[in-house]
Amino acid sequence: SSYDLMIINGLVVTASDIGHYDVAIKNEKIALLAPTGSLAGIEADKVIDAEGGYVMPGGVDAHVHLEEPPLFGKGRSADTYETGTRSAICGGTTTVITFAPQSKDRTSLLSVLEETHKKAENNCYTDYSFHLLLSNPTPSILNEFPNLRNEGISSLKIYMTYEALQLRDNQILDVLLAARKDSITTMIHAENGDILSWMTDQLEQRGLVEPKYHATSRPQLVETEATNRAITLSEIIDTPILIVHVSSPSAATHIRNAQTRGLPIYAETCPQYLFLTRDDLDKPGFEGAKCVCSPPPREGKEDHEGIWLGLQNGTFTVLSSDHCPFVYEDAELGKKSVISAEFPLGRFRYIPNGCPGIETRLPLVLSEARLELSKFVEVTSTNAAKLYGLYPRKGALLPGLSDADLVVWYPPGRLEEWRVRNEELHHGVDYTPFEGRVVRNWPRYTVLRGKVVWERDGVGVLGEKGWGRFLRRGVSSLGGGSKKEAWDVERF
Ligand code: DUC
Ligand code: ZN
Ligand code: ZN
Ligand code: ZN
Repeated sequence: SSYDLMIINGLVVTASDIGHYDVAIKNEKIALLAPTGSLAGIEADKVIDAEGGYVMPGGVDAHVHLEEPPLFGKGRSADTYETGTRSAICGGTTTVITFAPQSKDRTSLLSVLEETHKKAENNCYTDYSFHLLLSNPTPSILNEFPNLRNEGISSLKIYMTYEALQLRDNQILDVLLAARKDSITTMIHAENGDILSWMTDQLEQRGLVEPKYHATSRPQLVETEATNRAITLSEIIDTPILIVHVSSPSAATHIRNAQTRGLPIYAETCPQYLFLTRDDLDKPGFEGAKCVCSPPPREGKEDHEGIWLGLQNGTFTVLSSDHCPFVYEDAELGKKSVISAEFPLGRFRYIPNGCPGIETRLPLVLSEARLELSKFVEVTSTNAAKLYGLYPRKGALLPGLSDADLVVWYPPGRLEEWRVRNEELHHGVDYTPFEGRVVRNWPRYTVLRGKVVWERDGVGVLGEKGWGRFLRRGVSSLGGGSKKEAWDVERF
């Protein structure tokens, strides 16, 4: 027949357009968008009636941790590539970018990539790529950057904190200079590691070790200072950076000022900084550990407002999950991995930093109805595809160019609002930090490259692991540096 799949009667929302269109799919690609009703009588193997629900490009989650060694505190990854990407499709995400972690002893980036490929290959329900997670930028490692590009990797992440990962400013300059030469986008975890370890030591000396002190040990200034420093380092080299998981409105203001000066500074935020506060760390027993992530949830409503504003006004390029799944009740290791005889409920410094959220990212944020629909698509899909070299194959519905990755929502008002419960999620984690949060809509169908992989009503997961493919990425299609004002030793 002429099409493989048609999705009719939807309100199609992309980053640039909203309208009543029918979508036709052929050979894994978007073939045609036509005004609603105009495909009547045309043949397709399968037809989905969206009944007026939104039809959007599939979500692109560009910040996901799966099967990493313990780099953020003792604790094992609760999700494999299989369970993590399965959870993703149930929440409308069709592409993930995870991390290929270089621990300090690794001297070859190609072998790190190869190892990560082995974990992902034939196991994914979504399409996928990797960012390099770089912990030891020696000259020979930096010389491997052209190899990364040959392997279809065009981004990496570095850290300004964590013993196993923290880079000094001179090392960051080395990385940025090499990244500029090979048009690699550098993601930066901006927290001042020296300040927060000093604060952690001070708190420990006074016996203040419960989960809530995780937030006390890293106030907003710790993030703001590092964010400013990262911006300065980027300006010196004149190369784009993306500040990951921004939690602080004050850091967001500094980012915005840099953007206003024309610097190529991009920024990401995550649902935890829109929904959680430090009160979520202060719960009876050890429950607060479930919301320990870094940067930490901030003080209150005004902070959330600042982050929403940054999404609305374009300060934030992307909204990712930072899905970083640790088991809470681990048979061997204890609650979020930190139980000891001395501190039966553990000490916050040993709680692995990270929360799950790959499945709840889109429904939680859409349900708040705080973002214009096109803005929602832009920050959860389109911009991630552009920033990381996947556009317009991903993040768009351009006939002939875009993969047929779609999420079909219920018509607004069709579902009664309800509360998120971990039992209903599909990840491998034994909790969600968003337990009890209200949602009003959910992906009804998820389509990956023309195949229905999730149908919520009475069916569930339809996709198969291994249908997800590795995506070779090109350079970012968002702006780079000016290549004029950089400090460059060759100019002197
Ligand atoms: N940074 C992340 O990106 N994820 C979890 C922990 C962290 O610090
Ligand atoms: Zn309408
Ligand atoms: Zn980080
Ligand atoms: Zn992360």
